[in-house]
Amino acid sequence: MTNADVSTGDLARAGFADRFGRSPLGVWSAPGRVNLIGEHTDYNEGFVFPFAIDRRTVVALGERSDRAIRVASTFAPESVEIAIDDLTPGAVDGWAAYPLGVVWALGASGADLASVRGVDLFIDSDVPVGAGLSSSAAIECAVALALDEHWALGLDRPALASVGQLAENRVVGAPTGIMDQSASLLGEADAGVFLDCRSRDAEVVDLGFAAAGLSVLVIDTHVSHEHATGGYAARRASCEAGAAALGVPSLRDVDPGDLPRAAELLDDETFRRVRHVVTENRRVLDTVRSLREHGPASIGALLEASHASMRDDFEISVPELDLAVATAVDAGAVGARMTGGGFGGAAIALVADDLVETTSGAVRAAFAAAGFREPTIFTVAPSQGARRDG
Ligand code: GAF
Repeated sequence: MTNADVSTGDLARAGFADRFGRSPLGVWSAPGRVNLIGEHTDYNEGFVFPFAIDRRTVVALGERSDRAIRVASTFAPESVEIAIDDLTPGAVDGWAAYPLGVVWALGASGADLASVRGVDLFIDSDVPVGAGLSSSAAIECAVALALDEHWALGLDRPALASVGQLAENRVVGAPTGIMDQSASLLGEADAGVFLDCRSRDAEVVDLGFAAAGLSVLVIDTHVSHEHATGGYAARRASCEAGAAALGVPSLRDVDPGDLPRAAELLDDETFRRVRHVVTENRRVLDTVRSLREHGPASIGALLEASHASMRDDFEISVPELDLAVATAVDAGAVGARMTGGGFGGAAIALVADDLVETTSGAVRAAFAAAGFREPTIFTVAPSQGARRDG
């Protein structure tokens, strides 16, 4: 599938017509994201700096005369149908929990769904699944925007991001933060979303990658990560335990200058989890400032320090991600780091346009030499957030 197919929504329209035997009323789309920097800081009420990418999930929507929601997609042979009034956490699972979870979350967030008619939804996507590029948030945000507009609910984008997060937390069952949905809904072309996850203040900041002759390489290691199980919840629990032991509401309230005291109060592992979050918040602020003052070629050391912190203090990297980062940097990348929740997924490298091929080749060769599965490597561009496509 090409990006053009997905971004025009043609496959979603055709899929809708094929499955449901009529044309859709409209088509909406939302992108995946790359997090430039600020990892595991969102649920600690800290700072993040992701951008929306040119890989999108498209949802085609058609109205029904009853109050059922039916979802189908190119990646699932069977459609799933449930009455709006029967939707509760636990009533749906698998991929359908993402779109149907959004319907539940809209109602749980106070939207008046008492008199709305049901809908059929057909979903198509070229956001890679399992790469840590937020394919799940892309589904949630495309569906949330489509339903908000179709049902005239009048929610703004930050509210829709919260709806997506609620669906993910309660219906999918992953205790994730607000970053991914915010990037997908608030992203703009050539820009990052600098978000304060406590106040929810969001600033769109020019990245200037293209003008500086820089590309963002995504190196998908194909090491699978799973947020609902795995270590994500354990890391979140460590952060909450660290904040409680330090007597603060969240790790946002801990400054780098407080770390010596934290080292005395906390066990070594909890201290290192805390140190990652505290220093990562500072790196986000430094990255935004450095970008503005000196341009994107100046942020490499911050990206690498972020990766080292995730590898050594937060312990969410894997050998494949470490190798991808080290090899990209050795090949001349401005900087590189793993992106997303960790335990697998993808690394990113900020690379001069004319080094994209050699850097990709070097990473492939290093993976082969290490006996790792061949990675999938591609470039992404900072792109527009969720929108109506027709
Ligand atoms: C995942 C989560 F969904 C985000 O909320 C965030 O915590 C991220 O991991 C780590 O920064 O993408």
